[in-house]
Formats: sequence, structure tokens, C-alpha cells
Amino acid sequence: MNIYQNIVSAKKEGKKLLAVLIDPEKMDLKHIPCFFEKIHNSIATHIFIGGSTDKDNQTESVVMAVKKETNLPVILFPGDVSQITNKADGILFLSLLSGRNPEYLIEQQIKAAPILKNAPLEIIPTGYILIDGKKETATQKVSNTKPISQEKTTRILHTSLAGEFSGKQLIYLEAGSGATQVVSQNIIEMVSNKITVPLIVGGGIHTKKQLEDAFNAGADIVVIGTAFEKDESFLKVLRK
Ligand code: 1GP
Repeated sequence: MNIYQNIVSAKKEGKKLLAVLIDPEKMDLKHIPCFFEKIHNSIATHIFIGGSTDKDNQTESVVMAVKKETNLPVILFPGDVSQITNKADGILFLSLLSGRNPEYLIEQQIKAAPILKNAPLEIIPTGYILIDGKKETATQKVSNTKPISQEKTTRILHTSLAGEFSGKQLIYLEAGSGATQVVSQNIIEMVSNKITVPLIVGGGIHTKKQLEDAFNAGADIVVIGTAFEKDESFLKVLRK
């Protein structure tokens, strides 16, 4: 499976991708088969697994249970190095470019390097940019960084470009889990018009209209987690 090449091909063909985000702390292992029946009837194309924290070290068990149920690519979206498991297919190798905390810019990545060197995971360098979603999110608290205001459009654009020029293969605009304000269409349009790598957008999306707005503005992948945690019947609205 070449996850990244498939994302690039989808972008070229204008095919939009939907990632379902599973937070291992919130997922009951017994519920996974039932959840995936619904996922497979929906337009979801990717599974992201991760959270800002994983207090019970559940990530590996969740990944294994998910891999039993699906052939969709299973990609780690780790809050820190402790969430790496070689049971997944790939990993978003994140650098928190909006923040100025060296721990999440490079230190966690150095800690992850020897583990990833021997893991069969596809590594996808990702520029992770926190955008103000009008709610203090777990990522902000854990990383001890501030998001970029949605008004600072030039700053967001230049941060995205700097990410691409430093070799990031994906740029991820993140309003934060459960954000009350999603990343605006203007920002998505501006960034997607200027970068050449695929663009991921997530945080606070909980209606079909918001999903379509993000796609129409230029998001190549949209990530949804909280909306499915609150109401799995939302997957029926997103039927194939
Ligand atoms: C969070 O972008 C993801 O990291 C998804 O956000 O949980 O609000 O859908 P939600």
C-alpha cells in the first residue's frame, strides 16, 4: 500500500478523501466491528488513529482491532512518541509548525526516529498548523502552544508554504478537536491555491454542508472525529 501516492493520485483526479479519526481513549474495543460496518457504507476512505493523550496505552489494541475489520489505510495521528505502533499502515510524522515549543517541532520526532527506523510504517512528513477554532483544545493544552488567529491569513499561508518548502508532504490545517469554529473557506482556498502538496483540514466539522464547503474550498482530505463520537448516524448522512 502506498498511502501517500494514492493521496496524490486522488488529488490529481479531484477525488476528495474523508478520514475518520478514532481517539483510542474514547473507543470501546468491543464496539469497533459495529462502527466499521457503518464506516464501510459511508464515503470514508482513510482511518486516522490518535489523540493528544493516551493514558491507558490503548492505541496498539485499537489499531489491531481496527485492522481486523477494514482494508482502508490505517494511519497513526499520534499525540506523542508513546502512541507509535508498527501495527498500523502509516504515520503522519507531524511537526507543529504553528507553535514555538521545540518539544513538538523536533524533540518528539528525534525520540520517534529510532522506533520508526525499524518499523514497517509508511512515514508521511506533515506540517501541522493549529488555527484558532474558538475553543481551547487538548492539542493546545498538551503542546503548550497558541493557535494562529483566523484573521492572520498571511501568517497561515506563509507557515503552510514554509512547511512545503521544508519538505512536508502534507499540510494539515487544524481547528482542534471539537472546535466551535471550523477553518474558514477563505483560508482553505488561499492555502490550497498556493501549496502543491495535498491539504488536510479538520476540527469541528459536524455537518455534510461543512464537509462539502471544506472540499469545495480546496481541502483534499477532511478529518472528522468528534461528530462520529457524538452520533454515529452521521455516517448514514455520508453514505456512498
Ligand atoms: C482533530 O482534526 C481532527 O484533530 C478532527 O476534529 O474531532 O472536531 O472532528 P474533530
